[in-house]
Amino acid sequence: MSIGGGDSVEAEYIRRHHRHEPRENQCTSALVRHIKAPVHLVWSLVRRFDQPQKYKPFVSRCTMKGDLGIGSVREVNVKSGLPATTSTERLELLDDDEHILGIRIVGGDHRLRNYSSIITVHREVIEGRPGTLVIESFVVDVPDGNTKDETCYFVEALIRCNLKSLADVSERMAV
Ligand code: A9S
Repeated sequence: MSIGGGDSVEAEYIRRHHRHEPRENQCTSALVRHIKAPVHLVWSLVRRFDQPQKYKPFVSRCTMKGDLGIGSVREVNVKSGLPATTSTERLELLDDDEHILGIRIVGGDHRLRNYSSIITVHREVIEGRPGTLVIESFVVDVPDGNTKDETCYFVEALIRCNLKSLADVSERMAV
């Protein structure tokens, strides 16, 4: 529920920017987070493909292979206790005008095959002050032995953590 038809605004953004064509053995979903910080600040964190650790709590290190151009690849090391240690990820899209970041996971010792995600950030007003609507969507293969629901639940939980941390970092910087 949202005041002022917010859901239809979110739905429109999702329809426009978060189009995934999931195959039969894939699952897809989209998460939304409202952040009490201006869009330029939130975007300045999201757009740093070379430094996901600026806000992602699971990332311990990130090494870039190549410059920050489209097609560049990062090697992400994640913290202990997670079902993986590394993830190799490719920059698919970085649009500083529309505020869209697209990445694809191309390797790593984890079980997320054919994972790709889109993050978009949008200006909005929260309690009369500059705010940001963040939408993150993904599509990923359902691993053998798992159900679509289990896979969606797992990935959604991780993305929710990332978006909560993005909100905490952004709101702390906006003070
Ligand atoms: O980092 C993201 O943007 C999103 C996800 C789902 C990353 C997940 C992850 O890094 C772990 C946290 C290690 C969990 C990868 C690639 C695989 C996992 O199993």
